[in-house]
Amino acid sequence: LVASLEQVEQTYIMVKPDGVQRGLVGEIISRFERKGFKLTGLKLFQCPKELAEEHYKDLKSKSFYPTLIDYITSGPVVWEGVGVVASARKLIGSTNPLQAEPGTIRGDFAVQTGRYSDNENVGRNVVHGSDSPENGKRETALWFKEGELCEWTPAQAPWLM
Ligand code: RTP
Repeated sequence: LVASLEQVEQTYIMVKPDGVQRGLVGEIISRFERKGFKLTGLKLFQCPKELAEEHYKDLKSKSFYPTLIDYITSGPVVWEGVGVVASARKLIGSTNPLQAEPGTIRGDFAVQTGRYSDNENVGRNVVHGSDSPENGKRETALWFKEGELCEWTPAQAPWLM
């Protein structure tokens, strides 16, 4: 069975500042690699405020939006593969770390501190994953310039694409 090109989705995975500060970058990348997804772009940089605002523009009306923008300055990564968007979100787990199942990235590595009221909660949950193929494309284009993504064939498992 050969996947057609239209089936190939792109998702944008971001290791958030708490994930970088806690030394979880390697662990998180490793989980996506072991799953079989192909890494096509990787960057580490301090996110400018305007970029964070554009990335989270759908959440502008939320009470936690200002704290979320303050919090996001991180090392982003991009992954590409068939059905990668939904699968990546399963690997990541629920938004609220206390509801995320053990075995998921948030279930294994994230807690809420409980130091904030619900509205002011920073939502420190280690990692982000695009929530749809459309947003996967949009966010990838937002965080990566043309020429920054790589096309390559895995040596040991070319059927992974
Ligand atoms: P993500 O895209 O990061 O995987 O999260 P999501 O779609 O499941 O959740 P979304 O509602 O889009 O929230 C984006 C990020 O905002 C922070 N957040 N804080 N205090 C709160 O109630 C709250 N809710 C969300 C989290 O960092 C969340 O990942």
